[in-house]
Formats: sequence, structure tokens, C-alpha cells
Amino acid sequence: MVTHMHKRNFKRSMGFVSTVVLSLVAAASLAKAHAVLEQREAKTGASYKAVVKIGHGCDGSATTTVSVEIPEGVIGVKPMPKPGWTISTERAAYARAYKHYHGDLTEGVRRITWRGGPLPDDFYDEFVFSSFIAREIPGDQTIYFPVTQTCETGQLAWVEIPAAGQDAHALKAPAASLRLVAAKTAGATGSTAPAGPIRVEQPWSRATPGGASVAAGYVKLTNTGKEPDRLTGATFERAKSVEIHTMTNDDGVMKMRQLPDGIELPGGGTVELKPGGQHLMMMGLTEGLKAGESVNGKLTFEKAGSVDVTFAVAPLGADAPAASGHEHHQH
Ligand SMILES: [Cu+2]
Repeated sequence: MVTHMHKRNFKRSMGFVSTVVLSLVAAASLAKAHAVLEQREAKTGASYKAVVKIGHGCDGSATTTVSVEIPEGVIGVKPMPKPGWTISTERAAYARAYKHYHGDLTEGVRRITWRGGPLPDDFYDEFVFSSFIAREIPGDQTIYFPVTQTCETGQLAWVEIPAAGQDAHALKAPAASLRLVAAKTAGATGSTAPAGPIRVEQPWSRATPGGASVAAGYVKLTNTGKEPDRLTGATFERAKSVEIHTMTNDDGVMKMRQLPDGIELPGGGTVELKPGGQHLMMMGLTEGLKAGESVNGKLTFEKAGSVDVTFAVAPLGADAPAASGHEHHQH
């Protein structure tokens, strides 16, 4: 470990970039020194008051700017005025429309920057904003708020986000994290919003084995109207595309094929997409599915339009009498 004197001399000779790196190393050695949120857990579909705690300056230098990036799904953000600091916000479009009290929000604050202080290194302060965690984003996940702290000398970038399966404690400069809990009890049954006369029940999928590139999706659809409708497509947040498939037993060999015209929903009828039969095929998974997760998607009907659905992920192999039929499906 270098001494304080050595480090400062070294920094002068190495310039700004090294200053940042060395400051990060110095800060990381103090476990409590990270930029963190006071409340580390929040419910989806509920308001969340974020308190960003700044416990020190940049290697002894006083803090003059704190900038917080707002992740997708954190909506309706409003910073709390702070004496001695000016606040600026950057707004941008959200990835999708989110329901927020009386209407839909399609854009909002994506970054808040407080400028002022200076906040001396041996003082502590809090930077506060109110927000709402969109009900449309999956619970049981951790989201990250990258924080950049600028000082009279130097800067600390708390922007590292752990890769899947990586322990956040291994990071030198982790972004502030927030664990989400689904407002509704996710699990056995998925959740849906109404799609006109089409009743959508129990969207679900299954945990995938390591490295799987596809997953199947199931749902029960009831057309309560008189006119026929048709399931024509779907999306799944974790997949590049979704196809509509059917499976048939051809002389004892289960075969799967795409239904390019989708699935007809006769007036007054119920169609169940289930293991061994018609199903959604999530193609090109961007991340494996784990039991207990809920993953958002959309079903599109010819007449009823699109409806948001949340697929509940069941354990590996659950209710899967014909799971072997999927084996040949790896591309
Ligand atoms: Cu399939």
C-alpha cells in the first residue's frame, strides 16, 4: 500500500485520468464510502423516495457536483430543492410508455445534477429525489443508478454495474443499487391487463438450462366476444423475437412448426397455449430465465390490439410432459 505522500506525488506526474483511477482505489478501500441509496429496496408500482448518500469527497477534495443517472422504469422523477445547490435535469424518452396515476408517461427526467457546495471531505450530505417505480418493469431484479461525483480536484465515477452472476462487492466503484420487489405476488400466475374482449390468463414460461437460446411461453386466451379474433404475434423482453408454434405428434415423434398466421380465437371460445401444444417460442434469449422471475412482454391480437403481459417463470421442467419436443429446437 502506498503512503499518502507517495500517492499524491504519483498523481501529479500521471495527470487527470490517473487521478480518477487512484481516487477510486482509495475510496473503494473504505467499504462505507460508496455513493449509496438510503433505502435499498423498493416495490414496483409504488412511489420511491431516493436519498443518495455522499459520505466523502474525492481523495480529500471537497465535492462540488453530484450527478445521478436514472435507470429505465424509474419514472416521474422530481429532485428536491437543496439550499446551496442548483439543480439541473436532463429529460429523455423512456423505452416505453408507463402508467403513472392518471395517464401514461413516455418521457421524463433521466439525469439530475446538483452543483454547489462545496461539501468538504469530512462532511456528509444527502441528495434527494422522489420517483415512481413503474409497475410494468419486472420485480425481483436490481436496478442501478450511476453516480458521478465531481470535486474541486478529481472525480469519482460510481458507475460500475455487475455482470450477470457477478458479486457487486467485487466492483471497485459500484453504481448505487436498488433491489425491486414485485408489487403483485409473482410466481405461479402471471399478470395481465385486459385486451378488449380477449381474456388473458396465466402467462408463464419456464426456467431455462444454462446456455439455452430459446424458451417456450404459455397462456390461456378466452375470446368473450362474438366475433372471432386471432393471436398474431408477441414480444418478450428477454428475447430478440417471438414466434407462434404448434407441436404435433407425428407417428410418435413430436414435431414443432411455426404458425405464420397465428392462432385463431373463435368467438366465445378458449384456447390454451400449453406444453405439448400450441405455444409461444421466445427466440434468441438475451439472458436465461430463472424460476420466480417475472418477464414482461406483449401479445398482439388482430382486432383487440396489443396487451401487456407478465410471464411468470416456473421452475425448470415444470408441467412439461412434452418437454423433449423442444430439444430439437436449439438453433
Ligand atoms: Cu417451439
